[in-house]
Amino acid sequence: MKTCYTCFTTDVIHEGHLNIIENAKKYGRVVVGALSIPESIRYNKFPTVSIEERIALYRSIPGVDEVVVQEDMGYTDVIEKIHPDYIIHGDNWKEGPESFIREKVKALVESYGGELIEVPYTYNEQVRKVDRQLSEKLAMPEFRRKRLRQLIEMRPVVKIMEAHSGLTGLICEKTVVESDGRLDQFDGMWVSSLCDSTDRGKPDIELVDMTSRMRTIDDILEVTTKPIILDGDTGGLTEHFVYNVRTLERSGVSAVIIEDKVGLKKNSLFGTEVKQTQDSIENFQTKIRAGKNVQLTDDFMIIARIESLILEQGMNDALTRAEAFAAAGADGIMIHSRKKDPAEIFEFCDKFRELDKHTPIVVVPTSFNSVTEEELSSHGVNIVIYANQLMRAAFPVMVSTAEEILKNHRAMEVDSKLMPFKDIIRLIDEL
Ligand code: SPV
Ligand code: MG
Repeated sequence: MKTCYTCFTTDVIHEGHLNIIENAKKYGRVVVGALSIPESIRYNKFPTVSIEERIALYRSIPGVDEVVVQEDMGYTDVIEKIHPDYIIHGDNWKEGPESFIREKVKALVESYGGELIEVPYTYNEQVRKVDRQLSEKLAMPEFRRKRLRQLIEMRPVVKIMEAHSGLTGLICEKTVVESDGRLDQFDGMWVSSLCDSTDRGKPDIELVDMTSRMRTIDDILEVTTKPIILDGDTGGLTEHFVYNVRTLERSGVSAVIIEDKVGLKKNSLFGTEVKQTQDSIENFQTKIRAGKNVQLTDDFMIIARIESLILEQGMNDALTRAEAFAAAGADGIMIHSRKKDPAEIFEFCDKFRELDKHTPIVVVPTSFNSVTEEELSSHGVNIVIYANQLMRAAFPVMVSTAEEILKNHRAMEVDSKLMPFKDIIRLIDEL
């Protein structure tokens, strides 16, 4: 008997999936692949259930003869193992980022005389409703909050992109590309103090208060499902920090990163060019402990950011602080540097990993930007934050567009460089 194979990434079965199975039955024995959790994440389909639950769900569909786990989104493992006579898929993967997978699968299956069957993708009100319900479930605070901890376990390195508005949040949420033969996406959002302040035309000196920061966070929360890490500056007074921890935790933010500075905080990229004061180890430990004490869930993370390398206090000071802050309960350590060369970051990570195997390490490779995620991961880094690139990308184009319109007394000259609005609003969901 011939075998017909299909791969699912869903946590909820709708008419579209049932239609695939009905069609598959006409060709032979039906085998369904459950795409593995790490591959689903790269695919931008974060799971709401475990792989075991997915397998059980697919097994319960009438007409399914066997369920296997598919480890590679390019189907190579299942093709090698099962050699299906037919692979069946909805025709929706002919366009967009998935199309390269389709090309690969088609060539692979045809190489041994198999056939790719494509059925019209079912997109009706019921399917739309299920999609919406799934993403709304992921957006709920209890799901979103714990997602950062889950990602640290599931991803070789968690990739976080800066967002300072609903629209930039949507870019982080929805951008999927082909990279090294597989799809990939960002895992979450960084609400940077620098970008949040700059977007308001204000300096990055803790002037934009927590109420305003929460408005930015709310705008992002409204339209996305991915986890949020807040740049919490110094955390402010400990007496205030505890209230902010509660607010952030309740709203579904996954982590706050606070830096060990006191007094008038300036952006770290200024280094020692401006006066900045580092907090004492003891004071900062007290702040971390106070924050950890008021948390109501185990999900929320308080990450301690060490400014010793920025303020040229030396590697030993950075390491002493990292150990002390982890001992005070910090759920992660962010080490910052403004050197172009990643050597001091590598040295810190290697030495810290000798002392502490598990506390997650976070880095922000703005200055040392030639380093790859893989290199950082090989030194024990768990989270990489691209802290300001979206804002820096938009700003020069906005300025040159304004200049061009002023010079030409009309907008025609700039139009060919601009994205049509209909392409931008494609990002925006309609309920
Ligand atoms: C921010 O993005 O606001 C940061 C990271 O704190 S940095 O600008 O590199 O200090
Ligand atoms: Mg900042």
